[in-house]
Amino acid sequence: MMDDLRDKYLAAIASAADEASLEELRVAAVGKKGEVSLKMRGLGKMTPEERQVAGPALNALKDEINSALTAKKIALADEALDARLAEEWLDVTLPSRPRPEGTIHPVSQVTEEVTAILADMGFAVAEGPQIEDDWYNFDALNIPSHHPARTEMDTFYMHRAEGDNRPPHVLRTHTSPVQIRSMQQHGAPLRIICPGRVYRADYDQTHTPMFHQVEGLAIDKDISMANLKWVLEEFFSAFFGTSVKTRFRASHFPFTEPSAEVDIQCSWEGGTVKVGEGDGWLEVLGSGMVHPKVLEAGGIDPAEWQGFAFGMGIDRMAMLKYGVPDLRAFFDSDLRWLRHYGFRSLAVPTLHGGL
Ligand code: 2NM
Repeated sequence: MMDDLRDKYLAAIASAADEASLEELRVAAVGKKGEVSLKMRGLGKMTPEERQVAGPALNALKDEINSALTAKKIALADEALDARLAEEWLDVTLPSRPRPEGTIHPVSQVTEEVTAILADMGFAVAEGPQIEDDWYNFDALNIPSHHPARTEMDTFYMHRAEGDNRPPHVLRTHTSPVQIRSMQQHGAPLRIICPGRVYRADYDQTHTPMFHQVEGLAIDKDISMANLKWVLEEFFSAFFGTSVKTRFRASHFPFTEPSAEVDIQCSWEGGTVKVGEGDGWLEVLGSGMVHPKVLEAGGIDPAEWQGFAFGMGIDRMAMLKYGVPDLRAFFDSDLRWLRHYGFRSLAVPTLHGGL
């Protein structure tokens, strides 16, 4: 009778599929109203002789069932863990999901390159406001009030309230006003470059109403056009990564005297421009010796100091160096264009890295 019970429960426990059926078996066997417990309660009705045999046997059976339950519970938990480990397996060597990554605009890239080269030659970067008053943008630069650059044809004038008769502010048409401010702030000697946005009312194949310029200025006691030529050839050679000749052509700007337009050596084969080879020329820059009146406006005595200045378009330099065909696409914010012509954010230009 007790052997039947034992066989029945041990077999059922051995084949229990989960913890819930194990618990059902525990209640049915050794729970308060379980079969073994009921038999134990029956001990009272037995004779002392019967009880002496049945009592230890029932206790032993209860212990045996309890240990079988515990052992099976542990076995089931192990199995469940093994199943989970197999199921939730993870390959930690898989590559991570790609994250959207922006690119550096060619204008930003070239600005960094130009700055790195000229900083290496001792030029500091100066910045200033994009909205200027007309004294800094025009008068200080020896551009007279009747000059065509000052008409609304070329310059963006800021709106003024009715009855406000102060001279109107303008969107700066070059970064030269920054150089006037730097002269006033630091005096001479001075060696700075001013990169930044400038604005002119012009829009066609090769002009956008906002574009980028970098201007350079070097003032000292004995600065000459010869220094200018060396700086520019050094600059273009570093920028294009090959020796570049320059050609100076006499020109006219109100803020420099003498003035020169500067061409760089290039070839025109198969419709593409290659800088630093061939016998063609490409105009890329304006320059000259700073006009005495401009030095005066900057608070620098032209009897004591002199200097050269130059200005060039950054956007155009980016097109030339990186073969970008259309200027206007620069400012369309077209993601496909930016992915194609943009630079990796960690590809920071350095002189030792060849830019
Ligand atoms: C140019 C051409 C020639 C220029 C002049 C100055 C200043 F403020 F120092 F007088 N800055 N830049 C200059 C001279 C700019 O751009 C085509």
